[in-house]
Amino acid sequence: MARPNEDVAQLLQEYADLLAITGGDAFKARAYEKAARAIGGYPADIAKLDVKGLLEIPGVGRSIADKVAAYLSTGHVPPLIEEARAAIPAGVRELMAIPSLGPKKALLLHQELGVSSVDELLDAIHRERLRDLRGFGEKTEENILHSIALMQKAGGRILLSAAMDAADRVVADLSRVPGCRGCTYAGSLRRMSETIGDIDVLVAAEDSAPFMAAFRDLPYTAEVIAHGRKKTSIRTTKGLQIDLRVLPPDSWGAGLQYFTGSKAHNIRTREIAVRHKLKLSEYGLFHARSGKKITSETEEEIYARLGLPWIPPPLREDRGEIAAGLRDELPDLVAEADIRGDLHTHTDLTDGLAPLADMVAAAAARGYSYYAVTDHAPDLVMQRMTDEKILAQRERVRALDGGHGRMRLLHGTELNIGPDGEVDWPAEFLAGFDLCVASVHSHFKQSRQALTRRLIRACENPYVAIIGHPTTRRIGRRAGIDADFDAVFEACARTGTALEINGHPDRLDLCDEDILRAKRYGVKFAIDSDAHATPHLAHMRFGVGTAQRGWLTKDDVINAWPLQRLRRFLREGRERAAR
Ligand code: DGT
Ligand code: CA
Ligand code: CA
Ligand code: ZN
Repeated sequence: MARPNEDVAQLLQEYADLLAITGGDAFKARAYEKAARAIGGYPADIAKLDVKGLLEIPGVGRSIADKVAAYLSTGHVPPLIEEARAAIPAGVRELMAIPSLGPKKALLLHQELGVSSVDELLDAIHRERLRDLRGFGEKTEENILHSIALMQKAGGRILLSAAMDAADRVVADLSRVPGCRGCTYAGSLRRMSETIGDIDVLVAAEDSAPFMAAFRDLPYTAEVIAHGRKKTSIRTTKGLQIDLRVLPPDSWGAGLQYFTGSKAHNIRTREIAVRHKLKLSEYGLFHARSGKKITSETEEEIYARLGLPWIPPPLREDRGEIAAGLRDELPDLVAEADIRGDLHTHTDLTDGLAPLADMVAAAAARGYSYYAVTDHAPDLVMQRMTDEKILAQRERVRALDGGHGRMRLLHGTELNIGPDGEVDWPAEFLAGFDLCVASVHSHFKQSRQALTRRLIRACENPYVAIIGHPTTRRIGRRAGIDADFDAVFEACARTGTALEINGHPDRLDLCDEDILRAKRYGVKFAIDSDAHATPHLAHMRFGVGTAQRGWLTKDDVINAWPLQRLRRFLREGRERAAR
């Protein structure tokens, strides 16, 4: 089920932004921002809390709790927020969404130049009208153009996590309709693509009518785009498009195979069918000549009749999976159940929301056999990390170790890779950690040569075990850094440094194609949540999906290994890089 926490967090953050740009009470804006973060990261489903329960969330006071409770019970945006929205022209809110612009500059553009849409902004930039404004320059223009290009490239596609939330909810709701013989999502979502155009839901049932009716009547259906006996499309209150198709139960496998795609994969499977003098469609596999049906009930049977093993959906991208399947050489993909621990997580000692003990308890509840705490290091100045603080944390980690069944705790840190590839602490100090992740958090615009050298130097640091979110991209917001990643992958393999697959849904970094490339160098990977709150530990799911799209097996993933093998990898990495 989707969590209303994110929904409310977004609303409160929006109000904080609106306050900030209208020159409202800065203290109040900060209070709303703080509450937004706390609610977004709160482990319990806030829809189940009353005002009293809401007040227990740190940073949530009486007035915010009342508004949230009213919103949750009525579904109506609080009048205060509606009023603040109304005070800002709609076009300016569109501008605020541009990552490099932000609320203040958006309002300024509107007031000074009358700009109130993205198109008008592009026009103003091309006429060089921004140059004379205070706080704007050529560099700002470049950044804005870049952000707009990224937003337009994402082109209305949504993040995997948002689509997954909505799909889980629809599948649960339709599964309860009497007569449901099967219900699941297909399309790019089943393939775990990083962004999703629309959500494709399939139901198996004799009679489609009750499902189409239930679908149109869902409380979060805002608009019915098209409806028919076989297919209905709706738009949700959050603007996502969902297609529902109801299939006769005996063609479930054929429909599931067809609507899972990808289109390129389907073209390949149909070619193979033709070579076997068969015809493959969403209704089944048929003899081409006689039209007699061979099979249609399960995907396994369909693939088997084409001479193929069942192909896991994340591989269905026409990247060689058919050829590998014909040779019976498909990888045995790493699965979420194979993950034994998380190696990149934060606590409230830096920018996380939950205390150490809560993060550890939540990790144990996921059944992990080990768990690393990796708070930020001192060079990220706003995190105010010190030697004393991290050493005190180490004591607390050691004290908690073994307190949750057999789960072992590793004490680590997320280092910052500085402009020259240096990291926050000297070797003697780093030697005291069980494991160090190192990531780029600044100076994204260096030359390709400098960025490449910088990452390689980090790999060559004996104490750096994992390169965190290696490209630093944010999907739809920031492109990755321009480094020679082939050289970086080679350095990782040489020095025994793992590359992270960061499971945060707006990172998914490395991405599938980079993973495939890196694997050819013999690199190992760590799939991490980078959790800043207990619910974020579940982002592991998206990291694993991305790893599957990169064809990874258990053997490629260091946190799918038993602790002993992981420790050996860490030890050997320190020895190898030092040589
Ligand atoms: P999306 O929605 O853009 O994230 O990507 P998909 O892959 O979910 O694409 P979508 O929703 O247009 O269609 C779902 C699946 O249905 C697609 O992966 C394969 C199948 N499909 C749709 N149209 C065609 C087509 O014209 N030819 C073939 N072979 N398959 C199609
Ligand atoms: Ca789709
Ligand atoms: Ca679709
Ligand atoms: Zn980071």
